[in-house]
Amino acid sequence: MTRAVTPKIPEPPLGDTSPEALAAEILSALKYRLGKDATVATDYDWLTASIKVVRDRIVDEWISSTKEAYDQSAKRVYYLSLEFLIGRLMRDAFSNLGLMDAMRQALASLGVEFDVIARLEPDAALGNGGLGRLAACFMESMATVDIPAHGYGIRYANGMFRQEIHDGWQVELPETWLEHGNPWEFERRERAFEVGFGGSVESITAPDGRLERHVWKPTDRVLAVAYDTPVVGWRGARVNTLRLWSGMPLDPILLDRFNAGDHIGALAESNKADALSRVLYPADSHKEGQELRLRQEYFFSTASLQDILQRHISKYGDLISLPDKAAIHLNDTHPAVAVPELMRLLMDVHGMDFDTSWDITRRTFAYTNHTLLPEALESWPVPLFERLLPRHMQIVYAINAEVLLEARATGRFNGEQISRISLIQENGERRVRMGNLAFAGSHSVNGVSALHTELMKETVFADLHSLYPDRINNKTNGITPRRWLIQCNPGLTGLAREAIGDRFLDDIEAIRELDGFAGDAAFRDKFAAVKRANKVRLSNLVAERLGIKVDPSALFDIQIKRIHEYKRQLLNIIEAVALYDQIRSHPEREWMPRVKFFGGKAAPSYHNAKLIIKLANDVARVINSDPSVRGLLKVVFVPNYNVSVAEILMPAADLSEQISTAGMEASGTGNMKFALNGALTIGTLDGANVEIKEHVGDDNIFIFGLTTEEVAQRRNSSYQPAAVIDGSPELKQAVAAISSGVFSPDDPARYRELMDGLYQHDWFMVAADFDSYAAAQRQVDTVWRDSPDWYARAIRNVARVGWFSSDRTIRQYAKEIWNVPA
Ligand code: GPQ
Repeated sequence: MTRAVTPKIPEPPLGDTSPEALAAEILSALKYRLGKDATVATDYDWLTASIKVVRDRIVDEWISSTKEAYDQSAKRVYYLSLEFLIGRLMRDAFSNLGLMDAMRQALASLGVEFDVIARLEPDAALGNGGLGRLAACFMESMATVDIPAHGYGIRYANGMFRQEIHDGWQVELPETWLEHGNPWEFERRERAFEVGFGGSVESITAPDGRLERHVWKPTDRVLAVAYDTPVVGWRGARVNTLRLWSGMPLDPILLDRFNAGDHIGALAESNKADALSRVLYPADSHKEGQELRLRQEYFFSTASLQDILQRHISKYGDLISLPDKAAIHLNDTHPAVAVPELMRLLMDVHGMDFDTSWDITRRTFAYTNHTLLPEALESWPVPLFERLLPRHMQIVYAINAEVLLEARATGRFNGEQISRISLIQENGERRVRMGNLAFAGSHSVNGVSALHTELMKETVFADLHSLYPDRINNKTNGITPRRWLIQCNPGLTGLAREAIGDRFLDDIEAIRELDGFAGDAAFRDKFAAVKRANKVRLSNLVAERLGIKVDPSALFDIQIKRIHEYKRQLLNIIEAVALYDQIRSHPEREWMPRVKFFGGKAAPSYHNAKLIIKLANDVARVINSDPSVRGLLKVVFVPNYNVSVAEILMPAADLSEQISTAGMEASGTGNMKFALNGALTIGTLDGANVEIKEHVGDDNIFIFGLTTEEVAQRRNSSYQPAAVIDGSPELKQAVAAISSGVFSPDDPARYRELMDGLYQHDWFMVAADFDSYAAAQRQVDTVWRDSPDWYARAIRNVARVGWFSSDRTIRQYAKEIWNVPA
């Protein structure tokens, strides 16, 4: 069954891809781009030169992709996102272009080790978590399935903070990914647009007294300058553009102030412009109430729209055909201000009437919702919105009048329902509801998993859904199999190619053919060997970085994601404490060795999340150093979890922890990455777990806990966590130990409040789900004990989750939302 493995190399225009030719190009890049020769080149220089060489290859295809889209008058997709969590790009580009082996050899011939320089490439961490990573997967998939697309975002000088762990506590340090320059990007100084804030609105009236136009006269003005990064699809299929905006002052130095001796004040404009693209707000699934955040949202929305309109007009002459040639996608509500901004540009700049503008706007925009958490639903105080964007405030009111009149006209809504449909929240402080604005201004509103989409219809958007019943649709998330299998897990990729040939490289759903190998003992052994090698790699990393020794033959149980109470890292930690107690009390039982890995960042202002990180580290310290555990349980907190760390952890996992309170995780995408790399999931019926279960089959996943309905029921019928805790001896013991300071002898009260929260309200149902979770974990042990059975299930996971590819997701968006061929 072993087939010859022939790496496919893409067709020209790549030119000569021999290692010799590439080596010569690297030397030439070193010399003429960096002004260095091989004798003085640093590792960073080699990295930069290698990237320049591959970028040159990409540029040919980039220009031809762009020209082709232009010549064919193709409809384009514009993906507006405040976050793109890209990670490193070099491996991606080499691998997608089929240049990996040749580049390795080329570098080796120059005495440079590819893996050494690859490690130096900084992660482009322009995102917080799932939402930003989804945008990055989508960019890669749009290039792969050949959709002409541009991503638009902000070129943050400081992306996601770097996390260090000091004495168990999270410490945030600035991320300086641009320190050594960014060899991928092209600065486009000429592609700059003015962005205004504040000021007032003037109405220009015609001589006959008829109101003609509104003119916004902003007081603050800055420039948005474009930086382009090419995004290459699988086998170089097409190259799209990620265009990120950076703030620039109109007047870098205020000469009058400078001449008056006020050298610092002279830089005021410069500082204001810099601030717009200085830093990514590090809060995930939580709204940022800061004025600067609204400024960032408007800054990148208007720059992107001006760019899009200019491109459209230069080709088509006017804007009537915009919806036929441009699909603008709003990734969450962060760019929702684009709705009134497009209205403003159409009406105030291009002279269209309200009705025509509204029609064009709604046919152009589509919006994805990524959460139902009330604390994450964006809204802005009316006075702030009005001060910063006075014209947009008027337009929001005009849109609101349109929508509310439409609702009234149906005769189907009472006053309360009307007030929930309104774009303005009226109770308490008046606020602009960005979700309602995005909903009203789009022809499509989608959720990110089947369950999430149904809940959208029943909860946050129930009334808007009733008014516009055709608007909400589902697009279950996906991940790119290039980064999340082919690149990060070459061992498994090679094994799959041997077994089923190469078809799955181009169509990941063909990996289904591996299903038949689950019963093949020889294949299972090879699969286990690949998994073990990936676990050895992780073990080495943990030994090197943390000085913790873990046994690669133990079950690797991994929970990596943002730290959030709803994701319930606390449930996992408490279960570890309970297990620790059991191992010590029943040493005679046959315990299966296990390592529990945790990784993730907490928002700097999220007190409980930071305390949970400290708890994980405190628990790790105590358990790992207790000889009576005999190494049967270890706990590891991996610092600074990011895309590159994920690429090492995902392939090394046996068990994937997806244990959010049902109804709270919109989809999850880590769950998909783990399964594709052969981990079994322990999870609740939440988000995309539900669909993963349908695909892998009930026997190949460990489901536990309350359902969404049950969670809602409990919350409504005076849930009493204290009684639940008292009724579960294991849980009670673990909570008492944590609460009394067993893991924090230096500060015994450290976790008292956190544990009291479980007794008093337990909003996230940790206690309610504990027994069921612990039982599922013991079930995991039982299956793990029967190793052939475990690996058969793991293989079935790999084989059956090809559907969760972002190629599939993107094709659905293309067909059902954007109306573009794919
Ligand atoms: N998500 Cl609203 C984020 O990562 N950040 C956010 O601010 C919001 C949502 C996630 C969501 O929690 C996950 O369930 C999804 O899988 C992910 O977006 C992509 O849709």
